[in-house]
Amino acid sequence: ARPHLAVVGASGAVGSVLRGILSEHADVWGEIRLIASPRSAGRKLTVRGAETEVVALSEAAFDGIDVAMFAVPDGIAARWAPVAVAKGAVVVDNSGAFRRDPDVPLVVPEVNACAARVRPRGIIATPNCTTLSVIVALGALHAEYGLNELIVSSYQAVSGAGQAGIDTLRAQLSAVAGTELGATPGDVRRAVGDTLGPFPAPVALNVVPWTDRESGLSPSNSAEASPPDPEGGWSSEELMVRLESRKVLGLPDLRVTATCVRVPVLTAHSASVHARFEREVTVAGAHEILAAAPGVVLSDDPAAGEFPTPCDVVGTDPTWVGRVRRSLDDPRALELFVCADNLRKGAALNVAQVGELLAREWEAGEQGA
Ligand code: 2RA
Repeated sequence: ARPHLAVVGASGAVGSVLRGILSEHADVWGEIRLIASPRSAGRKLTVRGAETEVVALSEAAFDGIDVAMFAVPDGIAARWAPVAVAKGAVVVDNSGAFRRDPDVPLVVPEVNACAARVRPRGIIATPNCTTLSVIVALGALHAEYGLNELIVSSYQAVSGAGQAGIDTLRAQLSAVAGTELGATPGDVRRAVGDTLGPFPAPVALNVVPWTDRESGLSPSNSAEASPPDPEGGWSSEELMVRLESRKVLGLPDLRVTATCVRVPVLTAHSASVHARFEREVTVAGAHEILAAAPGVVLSDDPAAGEFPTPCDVVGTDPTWVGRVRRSLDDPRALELFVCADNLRKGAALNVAQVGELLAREWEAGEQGA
């Protein structure tokens, strides 16, 4: 027998990518039940090549389910994940609702797969897409060199803010295409008018140095998952990168600074990373580690035009790393540029991978029983 899986939020942006991934990966599941809001119930969606009727989210929807993957806003996850657990499922949650809970492990299989085994609440959380974009490469380097400080500047795609983010960039690009806008203060702002969508400033022909939970989340999201900001001035995204990197790497005192920026890219987040280690580093050593690390692709030959860019990385699974340099002023620090698809490794893929860890654990338990 195989474990039965529920996908909650099956019709959403991350849910759709998740259904695709479940269809591509080795099939480890018994039934795959698709669950969504009552609005989507009754619709037919495809998973593993089969048209499957969507079931409305309710307590009964979790009957007989062993693993439930949640790809829904924070408020919905906060309310329904405990219901799924009470019905006997282990929950893998993509939202921000449980990431900071000390009784909920935050898991990235390439980095801390064993953390998934200790889950007092029956819930496993997966990090935010910006943390996920950098953490696989950093985990590999940390294992060798011992990380002690991280400075991350992100370049985040608009799909991080959901379909509204994508629609907004497309609409703004049409408003500015073929014009000479972008040459005088305020001209782009006037052209895009009140179509800012989930962003605090125009994103077409621009970069926006403020990325937070409230931008791009549907009204059903609660602010409860936002980390506290004792100093003031930090966006929730920046604080999440700090807290989540510390938790995944098991380094509660790691020095982390993030500046999170939205750029006019549809999908795939990028980041420039300054990582300082306990030990001296070399570029050759870092190349060797990154080239061998599961889930990482090294693309680092700038003289030949080889470095990761979002438009090449979109739709792929790995974290791509390039521009690896040793700091000119610090032999213990590396500079890197990383790119990863924020909807795949940044969300759906990591959820699927954690679910597959559980399926293996379930199968081992069955064999042992
Ligand atoms: C963003 N990280 O890119 C957020 C969404 N999870 O807006």
